[in-house]
Amino acid sequence: MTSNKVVLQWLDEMVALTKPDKVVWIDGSEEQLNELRKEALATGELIELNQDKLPGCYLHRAAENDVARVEDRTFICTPTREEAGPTNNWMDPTEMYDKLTKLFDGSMKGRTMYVIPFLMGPLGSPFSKVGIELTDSIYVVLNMAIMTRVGKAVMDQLGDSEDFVKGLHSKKDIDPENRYIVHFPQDNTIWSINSGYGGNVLLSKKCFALRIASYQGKKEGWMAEHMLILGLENPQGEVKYIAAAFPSACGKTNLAMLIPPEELKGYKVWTVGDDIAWLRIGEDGRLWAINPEAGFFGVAPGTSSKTNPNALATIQKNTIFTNVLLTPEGTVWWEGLDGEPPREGIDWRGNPWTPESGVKGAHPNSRFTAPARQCPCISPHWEDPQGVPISAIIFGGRRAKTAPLVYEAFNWQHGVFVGATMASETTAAAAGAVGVVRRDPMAMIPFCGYNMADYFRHWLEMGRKIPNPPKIFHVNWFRTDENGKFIWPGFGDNLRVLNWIIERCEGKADAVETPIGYLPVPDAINIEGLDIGEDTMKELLKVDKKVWLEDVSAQKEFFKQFGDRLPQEIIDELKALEKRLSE
Ligand code: GTP
Ligand code: SPV
Ligand code: MN
Repeated sequence: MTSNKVVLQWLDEMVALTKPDKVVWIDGSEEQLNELRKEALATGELIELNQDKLPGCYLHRAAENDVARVEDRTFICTPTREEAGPTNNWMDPTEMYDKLTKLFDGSMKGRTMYVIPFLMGPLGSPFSKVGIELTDSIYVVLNMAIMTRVGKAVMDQLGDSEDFVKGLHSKKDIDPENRYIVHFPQDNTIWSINSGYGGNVLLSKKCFALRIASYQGKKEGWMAEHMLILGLENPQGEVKYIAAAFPSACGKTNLAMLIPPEELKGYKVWTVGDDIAWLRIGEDGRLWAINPEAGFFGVAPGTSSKTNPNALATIQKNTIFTNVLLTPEGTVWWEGLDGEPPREGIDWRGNPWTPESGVKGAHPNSRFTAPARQCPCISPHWEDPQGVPISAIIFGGRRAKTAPLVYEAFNWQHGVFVGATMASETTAAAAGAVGVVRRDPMAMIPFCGYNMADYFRHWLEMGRKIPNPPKIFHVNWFRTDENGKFIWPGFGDNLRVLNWIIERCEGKADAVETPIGYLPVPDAINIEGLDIGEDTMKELLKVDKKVWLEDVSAQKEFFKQFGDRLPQEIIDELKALEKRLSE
């Protein structure tokens, strides 16, 4: 498929290391993918779903110990520990290559190695980047064919260039004790072993498009961010674009596909991307964003015709479901889907299940993989080579208390500080405890491919270089009452908040200045038709100085680990916030 010498030499080395029985290039053709589906059905790697109801859909069950990203086994192997920074696991690259070489030695014996050339970004876009993933998993091949643009055209775009990311993945024995997700940013290289799950093995996604790309962006003057991209069209037909960073399982896919509530029928949201944005400064001095992916790897639980009808419509065909419940009709189910639970089924572990079983039918981090083009609200501009111009950047987290529904940063520098001090309750997207508040700057703590202090500096530098920077906001859909119930209805009603944000960008909406930033004046957010009174709105927009001063202490504690490397601007902003709160 290629005469690129660098590619062929690397492939030879990896074949010599992993010793597969044969090597198959993925050409991107439907015929080849169909053959692979057949093979996966024969081995049980895939289960065919009811093809009348869900054409082209399959179910995959991962190993019980392999259902989420593993942050404690994810490494950034830069030449020095300082380059990776205190928030990443680090090992000396030579040592790590040695260690992994032993693990990969013969790991594909008796198996086929699939060579997947893939493109991140639209074909023909100057901002797109090539990767090649070598894997022994058909599940990975089929997912990559949805999540990225794969095949011959990619090798043609690469030509003789050496500029591609080298990904090596072997599921080996799915041994959690020897599971490693490792990045060598200086070598454009990713090695992943002993997992078969999502973000650990679809090397295009978090490994390349965030960890490696964030490092490239720092070097080359652009940004790779854990952000959805949406276009918000007003009743006059004008579209403004927003990019928003929320941590894993905190609402990106849902916001990207939002359907307006009854009262705001004249508005429409267009999806450009649901997880990752690559941002560059355009010739017009604005910030422009592309979605490097071609599909959605979305959280299934909670997805319903009430919360996210567009996602539900997207996943009716050509979709791979991972770790959901299988019903007797050959359809799928998860907690939070419409209507009554099925009377029986096979749960994500492969065990017989009834609603009385007392265990979840679908894993809380069960997922769907679906082509973006199937989304009913996919933006007509989602594959524009130059991307879309961003008017507002939103940061947000899952905070039961502290953070109000929405506020606006005073300026770019303050906005970077707002992003750098983000915190959120942990979710099932990563292995470990759920519901624990942790600091997660820009929703990038698991995904930044270099020292986060330098990452903050890069954000600050970008701000100085963008003549017309987007305004920066912070939202929190997850504030709870004394009974632990969400106060804000969320989902489609989040449009009410987006509208205030866009009006602020246009200089139309009023705000009050508070110690943490600009907040909406009492009636600035349209709550017509909502079961929410003025008091509740007050609660949602409350800034409790005492609670915020406690948060400032936690922020200081978090920043300490960066030592002298932390930019002075961040320290200045922290001091200024503390002063405003103490006045
Ligand atoms: P990743 O794919 O892990 O990056 O997640 P994500 O940020 O795309 O999150 P997603 O939109 O899939 O939402 C995760 C969970 O949060 C789902 O169970 C949603 O139903 C729920 N959720 C999303 N938006 C809202 C909201 O506005 N309010 C409430 N209460 N829940 C929400
Ligand atoms: C996330 O965890 O943020 C995801 C899913 O989007 S994964 O691809 O597993 O990273
Ligand atoms: Mn994500």
